[in-house]
Parts: sequence; structure tokens; C-alpha cells
Amino acid sequence: MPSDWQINLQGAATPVMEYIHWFHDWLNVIIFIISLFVLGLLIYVAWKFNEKANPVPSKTTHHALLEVAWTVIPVLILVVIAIPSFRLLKLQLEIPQADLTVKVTGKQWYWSYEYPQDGGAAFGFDSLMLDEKQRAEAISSNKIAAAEAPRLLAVDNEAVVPVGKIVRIQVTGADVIHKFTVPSFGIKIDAIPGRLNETWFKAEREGIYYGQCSFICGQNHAFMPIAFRVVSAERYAAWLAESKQKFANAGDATNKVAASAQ
Ligand SMILES: [Cu+2]
Repeated sequence: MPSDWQINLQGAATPVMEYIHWFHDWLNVIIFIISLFVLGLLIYVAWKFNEKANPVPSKTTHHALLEVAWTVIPVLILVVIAIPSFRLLKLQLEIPQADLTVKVTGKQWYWSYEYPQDGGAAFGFDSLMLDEKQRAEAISSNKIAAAEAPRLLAVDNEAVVPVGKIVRIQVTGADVIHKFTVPSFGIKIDAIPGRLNETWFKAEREGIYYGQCSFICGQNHAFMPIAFRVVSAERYAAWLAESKQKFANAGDATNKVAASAQ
């Protein structure tokens, strides 16, 4: 999640986000060099060709070599940017063979998660932000650790996934357009009614990762956080067994009632 005085991107937890970090740094290097070069040229020109130092201006209108250079060099710089950029796009868009699939539906104003199981019972649940009262209650009753209940990000039902596994995420919207974003996973994808979008991630470290809706979707757009808990294979299996019981009616509104009554 974001931290105080943060100026960089959020930490990377997946190969895609690691690539985004590297690409961001690489672009910064290029931007820095070009800016310094242009600054140097400006200072040089102001010093060398001002009216006092150079009272009779040159009448030159063309310089073939210079024109070739300032065309070819920027093209080369763009190629150097484009190659890793297309590699990153390919990494994001080519979804590898998935170990599990989670379907996410954006709603006004919360997210629903469905875990379709091959051959087994599917289950689903709604994930709503804890308001300040619920958050205080959850912390005081030791249901959730204070450090893991950040304001405006903690939810009642976290989505749980196993560490080191490829998770395919299918995203849609139930009412208006939302956007499913988890910065540390490097995923940001539109949740559009009537359309199923796909992305993926492979979380490499256990922990809890937060995101937020990133497409203005109405009054409570700022209050529909995303929380993924990445756990070991054993803990995931235990959570799966428990959740099949707990959320027997896949992703319907009864869960919402049950969740808000907790
Ligand atoms: Cu929104």
C-alpha cells in the first residue's frame, strides 16, 4: 500500500511489476540524459551566440549532416524505448497457463470474487470496505491485526491466493465501469459491464496487498478497496475448504447481508 512521503512506485510483488519498476527507472535515465543535453545546448548557445559575443549572425539555412543526426538519433532513442515497452506489453497480455482463476466483478461500490473450481463447487463472496466503526471493532476483537487494517483499505473478506502460483483474473462490471487495480502486482484492468477482461499475476512473496478502484464510478468510488492475501499452499488449501462452507451461495447478495451483519 502507499506509504508516507512515498515518491516512487509501490514495491513489486510480481514479475510484471518488477519489469515495470525497471522500465520506469530506465525511462528516467533516458529523460535525465536528454534534459541535461538540452540544458547544456541552451547554455552554450546563449553564451556563444549572444549579440555581444557574435554581432554578425550566420546566414546558414541548412546543414545536411546535422539534420540527418537529429532525425536518426531520436529514432534510435525511440527504438531503445520501444523494445522493452513491447516486451512488457507481451508479458502483461500473454496469460501463461494458470494454476487458478478468480473472477472479479465491480459493483457500486464493492468487489465480488468468485472462485470457480474445476469439478468442485464454485463459491464467491463480496468484499466490502470496513468503515471506521467496523475497523475499530475488528481490531479490538483481535479479528484483524491493527497493522493489517489500514484506514480505507481494510475489507471484511479478503481475496486469498497461494504464493508463487499463476493466478488468472477475469474482470467484469455489474453496473457501471470500474477498474481493478493492484499496484504491487502491476495490474490495472477495466471492469466493464457485458465484457470479460483478463489479466494475471504471480505473487512471489506472502503478505497482504491493497488496491483501489481506478475508474470514477460514482459516489463511493473512493471506498471500494481491493485486498489480496498471499499465503502458503497449505494455508490456501485450508482457506479454500473453509470458504466453500462459509460462502456456499456463490457471489450473491445474501453474502453482502451476512458480511455487513458480522
Ligand atoms: Cu470506481
